[in-house]
Amino acid sequence: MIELIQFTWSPFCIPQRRILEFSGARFKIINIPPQDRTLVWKLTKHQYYGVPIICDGAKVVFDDTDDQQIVAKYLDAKLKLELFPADREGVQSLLWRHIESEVEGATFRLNDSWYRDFVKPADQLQYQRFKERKFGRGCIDQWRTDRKIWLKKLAAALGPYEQMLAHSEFLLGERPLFVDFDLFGMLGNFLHSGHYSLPKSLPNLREWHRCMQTVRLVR
Ligand SMILES: N[C@@H](CCC(=O)N[C@@H](CS)C(=O)NCC(=O)O)C(=O)O
Repeated sequence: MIELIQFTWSPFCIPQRRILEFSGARFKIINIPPQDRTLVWKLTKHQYYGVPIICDGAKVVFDDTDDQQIVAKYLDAKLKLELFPADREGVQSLLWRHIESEVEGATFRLNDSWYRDFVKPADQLQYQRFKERKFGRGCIDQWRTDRKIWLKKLAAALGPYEQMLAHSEFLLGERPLFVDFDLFGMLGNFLHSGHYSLPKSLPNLREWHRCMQTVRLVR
C-alpha cells in the first residue's frame, strides 16, 4: 500500500494527500514531527530530509527539485489520474511556479505566525530555530506584525485564479488537474491555523475550494 510521510499543515504535503483521496486508492498516512526528519532521512538512504515522501513497496519517491513535481507525477502515472495532460503541461508548469512562490510565500508566513497554537510546546524551540535559520532572527515575530500586509499580498496573488474560475469549474477546465490540487494545498496551509478564511471578495475561489475538498475521480 502507498504510504505518505508528511506533516498535516505542509503546503507541499496537502496536494499529495488530496490527490490520493481523490484517486480512491488505499493509502496510509505517517505523520512526523516537522522538526524531526529522522524517518525521512532513513527511508531515503540519507538523500533527502524534506516532506512529502511516498513509499510504495520498496520504492521511495521524493522531489528534490523546486519545480518538477516528481511525487505528484509518480502518483499520477501509478494511479492513472491524468492530472498532467500533455497539452496543458506548459501552462501548468507556469502556474505551479506561481502557486509555489507567490501564493505559498504568503500562506506559510500567515500560518507560521500562529505556530504556537499548533506546534506542541516541547517542539516550539526547534520549529522557531529552523525558521530563523532560514529566514533570519525574529522572522516569525515580523510575520505576526505584518499579517495585514501578507493578507493583501495573498489576495492579490489569488486574483488571477478568481478570474479563471469565473469561466470554468476548475482552473483549466471542467475537471481538476494538478494545479488545482497544488493551489488547494497552499490554501490548506493558509487555513490550517483556523484564524483565516478565504476572502469574500473571491467568491469563485471559495466555491471552487468547497468543491476541491471532496472531489473524487470519475473513471
Ligand atoms: N519540491 C518539494 C518541496 C517540499 C518542501 O519544501 N517541503 C518542506 C515542508 S513544507 C520541507 O520539508 N522543507 C525542508 C525542511 O523543512 O527541512 C516537493 O514539492 O515535494
